Amino acid sequence: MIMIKFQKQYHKQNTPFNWKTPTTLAIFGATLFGSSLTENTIDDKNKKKEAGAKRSDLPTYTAEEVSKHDNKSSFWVTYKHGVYDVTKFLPSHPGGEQIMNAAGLSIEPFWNVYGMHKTEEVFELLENFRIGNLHDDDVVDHSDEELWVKEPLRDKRLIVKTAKPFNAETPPEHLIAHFDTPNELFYVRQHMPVPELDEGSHRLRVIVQAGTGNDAEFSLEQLGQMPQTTVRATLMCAGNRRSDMTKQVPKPVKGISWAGGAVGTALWGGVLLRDLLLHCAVDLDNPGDKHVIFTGADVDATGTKFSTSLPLSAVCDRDSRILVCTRMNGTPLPADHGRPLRLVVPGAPAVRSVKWLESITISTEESSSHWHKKDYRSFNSSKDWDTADFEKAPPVYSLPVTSAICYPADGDTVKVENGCIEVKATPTTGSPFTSRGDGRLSPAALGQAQYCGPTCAHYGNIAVLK
Ligand SMILES: Nc1nc2c(c(=O)[nH]1)N[C@H]1C(S)=C(S)[C@@H](COP(=O)(O)O)O[C@H]1N2
Ligand SMILES: [Mo]
Repeated sequence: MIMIKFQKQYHKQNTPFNWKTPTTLAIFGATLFGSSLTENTIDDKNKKKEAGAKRSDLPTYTAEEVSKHDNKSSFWVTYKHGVYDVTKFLPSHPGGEQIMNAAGLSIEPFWNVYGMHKTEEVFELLENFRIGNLHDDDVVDHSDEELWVKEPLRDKRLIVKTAKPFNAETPPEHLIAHFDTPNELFYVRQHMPVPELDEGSHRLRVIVQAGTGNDAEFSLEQLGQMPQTTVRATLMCAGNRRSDMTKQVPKPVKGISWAGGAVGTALWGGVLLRDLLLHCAVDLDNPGDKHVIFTGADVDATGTKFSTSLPLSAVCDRDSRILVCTRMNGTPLPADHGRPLRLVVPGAPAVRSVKWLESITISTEESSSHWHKKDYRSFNSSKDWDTADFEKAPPVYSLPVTSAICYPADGDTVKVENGCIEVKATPTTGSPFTSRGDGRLSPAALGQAQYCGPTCAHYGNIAVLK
């Protein structure tokens, strides 16, 4: 049997980071058993040049000594055998205040969850802050296997961007081969390990903290007895085509380097959120400036569950067609896409479509989570990483209507017939109603990457045969 290893807690009983909290233990505990997935090549590569090897030229510190450096004026962390003074790095940490949870501790359990740290560049950056070695007795094996053994098996055709957490896009040829993307080819965007939920015991809680309405709890069976609706919606990650952006803007862009495949269309089946809230007697005629917070079952290394929110006014809109759904293209939701329950918010950036949905809270406040407050916000182009104030910037709740032409692809040679060439594009995102941007257009329009029809753009170079 594999054991979960706890970090020694010297003086941290009241901080939010405590591996011993029952929720964290229950959920991480649930991932302890099961078959192990084949090792991913991305991780194998990174293991070659890791940080934290022992160095004979540096002094040794005990974990207790390290733990005293837990504040902004002196901030130390450990990684394997390495001790690091990262005080000067704190203001430039891309994840902001999240780093404070690792004060005076090993960053390894955090990096096991936020796997994007495990690159040679980040290991190198960390080693620049090296001040010593951790005492042998205090080096704990934070092997991350137990967090990831229960990850679902994935289709090999997906284009993997990061392995842990799993992020992968749909190959462009499959985006145009089908209108509704087959489930196994649908792009996957995870921030954390996939939680394993039991369909029979899973409950969705509605919590009314503000305004009129009644708290309630629903089993999947109860949800199944409510009127069922099917909505065809295209989900797109707000970061889709970031790699195009990187080429076109002079400033550095951070985040997963998605090409164009973090987008997919499906027929989603379930209960309209409007119906569910009306069932709980929530007053949808007077939303005021209240918010609806959606919380998933996936947890980060601090025990915080994934969450984000929408303004209640958006949820009240009859045309919003926001769905609490159990089905995807006619089958139960696959684990990667939120089994057994997720939200689908047509037209919004897909981050609002919370997977593994556990609770819906009506509140006077927006979600206070990192993912809501420190990410998915919209900035004026004059801002950069040093001047952006995430908390003051407006959250992104809608996307422009857009579609990318996948055929012809970058580098293709095409023939003009009757003055036009045939194009095939992904279904449109950014509107609650999805349509497809296929059609014929003049090579001039395509060559100049101009918008064709209301929605499509081509982002590649093609040769046109006259
Ligand atoms: N609980 C939870 N919901 C989540 C996420 C997550 O990490 N956890 N990722 C969000 C983001 S950023 C995107 S783009 C979509 C991706 O949905 P998919 O994996 O079904 O394509 O799920 C959203 N919902
Ligand atoms: Mo996303």
